[in-house]
Amino acid sequence: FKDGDVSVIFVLGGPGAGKGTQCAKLVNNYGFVHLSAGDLLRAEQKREGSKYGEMISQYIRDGLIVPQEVTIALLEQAMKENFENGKTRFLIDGFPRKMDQAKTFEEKVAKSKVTLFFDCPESVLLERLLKRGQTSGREDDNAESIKKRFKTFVETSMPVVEYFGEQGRVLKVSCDHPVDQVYSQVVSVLKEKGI
Ligand code: UP5
Ligand code: MG
Repeated sequence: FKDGDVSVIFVLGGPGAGKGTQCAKLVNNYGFVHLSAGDLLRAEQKREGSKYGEMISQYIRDGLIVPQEVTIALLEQAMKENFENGKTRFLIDGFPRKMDQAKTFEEKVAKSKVTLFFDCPESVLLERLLKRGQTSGREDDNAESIKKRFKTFVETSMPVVEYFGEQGRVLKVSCDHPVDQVYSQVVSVLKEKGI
């Protein structure tokens, strides 16, 4: 995309921080297009004829980051489809969660305006994910995968948040509160940035 064609907000935070939940609310009120990298990967995993299905499944169960080529291609494709339909404002949820992805995406696809970062203690995340696991059917909502997801988040994804933070491009929201209270904080930090 050319400079100024699209406006991108990254949405990061630990597993179960409420990225998807808050993005859904922002879509209703701001008209953003919500693209969850995890959802796109899960859809690709299920797509008949995909050569990446088995690989994606394995990475997700192990809480590891799928090679950037796959994820960035899926995101770029989804952005292009929306752009062709006149959509220009994107919430990119759960991405970038590794430094290489952050750099490649910003160089080759689009630069982000800001990153919304949902901060939450692990104990709260664990409780939410185990509860959701009772009904979600997600292959990674089990104690063993959750532990691996936490490890990857701390070791691999937090450096991305810190990198954007050093550039003054992170809006931090504490998400250990009821959904509506978290959302009020989101609205207020976006407003401060003129969004
Ligand atoms: N909930 C939400 N907000 C709440 C609140 N304020 N109070 C109480 N409960 C709240 O919410 C999680 C649960 O908590 C829900 O039950 C919700 O009702 C409740 P949700 O909004 O789904 O949180 P979210 O942060 O979106 O959690 P998710 O599980 O989707 O986060 P992950 O980051 O783990 O999952 P994602 O789908 O992004 O990625 C999955 C895997 O895909 C990764 O582990 C990785 O293997 C792979 N991946 C890549 O390889 N590359 C990528 O770029 C992206 C993903
Ligand atoms: Mg999610």
